[in-house]
Amino acid sequence: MIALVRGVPSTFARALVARPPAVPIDVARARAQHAAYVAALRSLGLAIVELPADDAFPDCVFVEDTAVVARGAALVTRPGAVSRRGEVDAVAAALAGRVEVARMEAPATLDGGDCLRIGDAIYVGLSARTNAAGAARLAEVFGPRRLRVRTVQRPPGALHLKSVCSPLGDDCVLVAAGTLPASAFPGARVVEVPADEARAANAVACAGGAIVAAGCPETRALVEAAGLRVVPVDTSELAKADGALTCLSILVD
Ligand code: CIR
Repeated sequence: MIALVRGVPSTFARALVARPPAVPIDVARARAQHAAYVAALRSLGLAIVELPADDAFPDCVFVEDTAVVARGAALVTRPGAVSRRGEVDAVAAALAGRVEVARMEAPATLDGGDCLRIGDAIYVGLSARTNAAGAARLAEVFGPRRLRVRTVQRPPGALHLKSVCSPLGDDCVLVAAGTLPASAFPGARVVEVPADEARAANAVACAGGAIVAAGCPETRALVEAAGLRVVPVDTSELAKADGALTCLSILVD
């Protein structure tokens, strides 16, 4: 399995934020945390393809939003935030030759952070970033690959669907307590993350392991109980720009 990642640009302190952080973003610290994240992916056995950062796009490190990849296909997105639209071309070029690449046109918008795959289903959160036309394009591309696309209403206050949940294998999903009903993911086992560790509901599970937010011991124990080797990583500086762990990579198998 390959993980596609992208460096932290020198303009990262100007990334989009829901609320300005109390302490401004430290780009050097964000870069060090990103390097630790990439090392964690490597320790899980993934091969890394790292795209260079582009200073024209302060949010480009959050590469997940630019493509949804499954079953040999990639849907390169049209990100909901206008300032992020130009991030996609470098990602599309990196994916070409590895998978079949499809694009989406206006008025469709979609951020990869709103998409979560569990087994034969892709759940897509309708949000300020992802609209119904984006979800329809997702179904058009992945339906023929026997993936059902189901829409989910993103919980209020969350940037993306995966701000509050993430897949933990083919039939299991981590969900922050109190954010989504258990019925949101029919047929999947739900592992509930306690509210005081809500940020850890976004974990990167792959290759028998999982990268989990550092400093969340209860979630760590839950993920280990699900049979995964946990690698804790601190991405607090990247989180100042509303990024979680899955945002920082695109997994291609
Ligand atoms: C944005 O607002 O687009 C970025 N500052 C954060 C994107 C985080 N991406 C993700 O959750 N998939």
